[in-house]
Amino acid sequence: MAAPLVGQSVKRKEDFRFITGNGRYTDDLTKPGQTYAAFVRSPHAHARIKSVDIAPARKVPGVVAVLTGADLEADGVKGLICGWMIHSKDGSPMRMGNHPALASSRVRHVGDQLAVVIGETMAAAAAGAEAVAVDYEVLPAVLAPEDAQTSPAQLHDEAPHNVIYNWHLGDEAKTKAAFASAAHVVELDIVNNRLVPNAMEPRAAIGEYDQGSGTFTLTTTSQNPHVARLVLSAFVQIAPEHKLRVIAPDVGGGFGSKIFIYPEETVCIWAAKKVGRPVKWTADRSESFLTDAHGRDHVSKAALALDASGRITGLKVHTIANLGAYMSTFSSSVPTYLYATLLSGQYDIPAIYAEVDAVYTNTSPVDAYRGAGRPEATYVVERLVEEAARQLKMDPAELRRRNFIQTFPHQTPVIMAYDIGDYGASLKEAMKVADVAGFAARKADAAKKGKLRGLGYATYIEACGIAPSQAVGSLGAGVGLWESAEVRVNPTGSVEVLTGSHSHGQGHETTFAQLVADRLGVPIETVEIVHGDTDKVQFGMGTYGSRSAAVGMSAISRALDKVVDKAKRIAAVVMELPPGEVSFADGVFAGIHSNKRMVFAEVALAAYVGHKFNTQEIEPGLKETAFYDPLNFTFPAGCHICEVEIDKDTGATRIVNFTAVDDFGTVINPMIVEGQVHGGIAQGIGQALLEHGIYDRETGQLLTGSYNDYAMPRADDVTDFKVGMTITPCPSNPLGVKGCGEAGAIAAPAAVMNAVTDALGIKTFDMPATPEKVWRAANARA
Ligand code: MCN
Repeated sequence: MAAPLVGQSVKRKEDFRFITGNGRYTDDLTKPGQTYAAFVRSPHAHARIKSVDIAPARKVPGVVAVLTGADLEADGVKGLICGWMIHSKDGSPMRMGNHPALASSRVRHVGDQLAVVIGETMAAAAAGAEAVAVDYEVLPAVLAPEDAQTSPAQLHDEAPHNVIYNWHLGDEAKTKAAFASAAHVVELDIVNNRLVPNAMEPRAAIGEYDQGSGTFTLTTTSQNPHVARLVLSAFVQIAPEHKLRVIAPDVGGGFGSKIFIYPEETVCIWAAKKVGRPVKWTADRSESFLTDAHGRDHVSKAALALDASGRITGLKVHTIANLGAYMSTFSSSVPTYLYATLLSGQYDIPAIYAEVDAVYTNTSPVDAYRGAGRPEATYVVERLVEEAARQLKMDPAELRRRNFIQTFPHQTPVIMAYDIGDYGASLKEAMKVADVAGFAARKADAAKKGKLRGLGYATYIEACGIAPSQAVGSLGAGVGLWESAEVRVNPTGSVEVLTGSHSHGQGHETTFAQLVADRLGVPIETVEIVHGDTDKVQFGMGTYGSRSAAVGMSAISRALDKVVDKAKRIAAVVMELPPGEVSFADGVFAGIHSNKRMVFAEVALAAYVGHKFNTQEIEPGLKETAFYDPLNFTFPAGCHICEVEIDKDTGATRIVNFTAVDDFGTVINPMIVEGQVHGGIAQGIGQALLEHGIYDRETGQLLTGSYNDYAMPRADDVTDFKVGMTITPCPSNPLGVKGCGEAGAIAAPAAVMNAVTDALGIKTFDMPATPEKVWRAANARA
């Protein structure tokens, strides 16, 4: 019997294509007659559009058309939507302002688009955009979330005082009582810094319109092409769903930022019909900074109540969440159901109460970014727990251990029911790998050299594989969060798997194929994973929330079950055996009580020729579909330990040791999972030490709008990560898997900042811990 591929570090099938320069990204494609789009963008944070003079742009050589918000409105193109309804405490629905793809009356952030120039060349389009003359009346602007409710700036009439919702979760009275009777209360002011996603490939789109068939095609950098088609059809009303095809070819990373349906893509497809030619747009990096949905941006006041023995009795938090100038596609769910539902962390906390004020500001929209709500929750919980240990003078590992949930399933006070885990095991293993026992000696050595050393933990939990559909529907989701798959066995025995999950760096073409090759007993080379085209794949909810293994692969698994069942029935008839008398293993159908055998490809051919069975009883062909909705979220968890060394003279913080021990349930491909963890940790370190989207409070300009000012982590900012795993197979899906794609970004910021504050010996320190801030803190202390 061949060794199973699931569980092996199979090299990524897709990498040959990528490393030989044969990846095909949206910007690589050129359509016959293609034109180029350049957007006219607001230089102001907030302004009324008094007039738009497009005449000078029309005269620019090579300009094909100039279109404005008024044209869009005249064509009945509706605004972009936010697909998750949140109700405020008082039961009122969230207050959502209109989000037109081109602004016609008001611009609400620097970079907001109000017109598009279509040119024969990129240069002509850009020159045309420069020539559009806009007369603005500048309005008061608000940039910081904590100022939104009191500012004279008012972004949308629908949302007085810029409040989108005042939401809450948990038991307020019980939590108050826990704090009233607490032996210790630990309080922290916490800022979760705004991040700019920075996928390697910027957003891009090509809109096409076929006059003969009346069909639109949008080729774009999307993580979920079917959802894009649904929104563009049902809500934005570009075209009926069956006349709209969305293709997401190779996509160079997204980290959440390509889930959303953006103005530029919408405009390209609408404009294609207007100009009668394909319209292409590719963001330059400055546009990406200004218009990609940003992440995080929370300001919180949090507190933890403990009894005299160090048992946590309550947690409360008030958070102001900045959603930017418009509500992006899933923005409302991020600081609510993806955030407050995780505030129990790995701990048995009897009472939790969270309040969230979501506000508009004159900044780029904020939506899901790797982790989406869960890094923010982990940061609140893990900073509080670490600070509690310091105030109680307890070992932070011991305080955690004392409060860990020990028995499963565990119902938290904030909706989530954790299915399985062993938090003590990952903490123990991580402490061993990180050599926590040797830390005191290393700290003493560092001190001799005038350096400050600190150690920080993050024992995190996340919920991913977001679902089941009924549950998320009851919480306000506008869509079901199942996934679909089709397993298409060809007559020659090769296999195409059409999946609604989209791969843009996660290695699905390999891990999904590993499962299929194992289950059908066929060589992995004969398995093709097809995704990213609404004309090929039946439907799909796409890739986000680390759901593709738990939900997408489970759908494939279900479809494979059906294929094997049917193939067994066909094999039985062909081998003239009674039904149920055929076994299937390792690609061979064999008689249970006879020595008759057929290999997989023989049965596939038999299924298609249909010569040997009654096609009225068994349909010819071998192709099965499954729509899979999981029973529960999956709950990956683990322990990350970071050790830093701070140079007091320069303020530089060096990560000298980073250990991650995670529980992702059954692991399909350890190499890919490790890669996912590495990437996530690097992003988490970026948030903790380097990255910050800063808007100037006077002018509303994004000060960190380029790589000169926005520091991305580089290889020498990180260290060799020590990655380990503990495994509790997930009971909520047939494969036992839990998601791994976001864990690093969720755990790392808290681990790093717990280490930085430990080294500095201070309580509150806002991310990013830049050398200047660290230098000031280190030298103020000394
Ligand atoms: N896997 C596995 N065993 C497990 C769990 C997962 O082998 N127990 C494999 C999966 O089969 C898949 C990969 O690991 O090949 C990631 O799986 P999963 O955790 O299900 O996450 P998704 O595939 O749904 O990817 C989404 C996730 C998210 S939400 C963000 S954000 C993110 C991330 O993936 N963005 C990424 N990783 C990224 N990696 C790259 N290179 N680029 C991005 O934009």
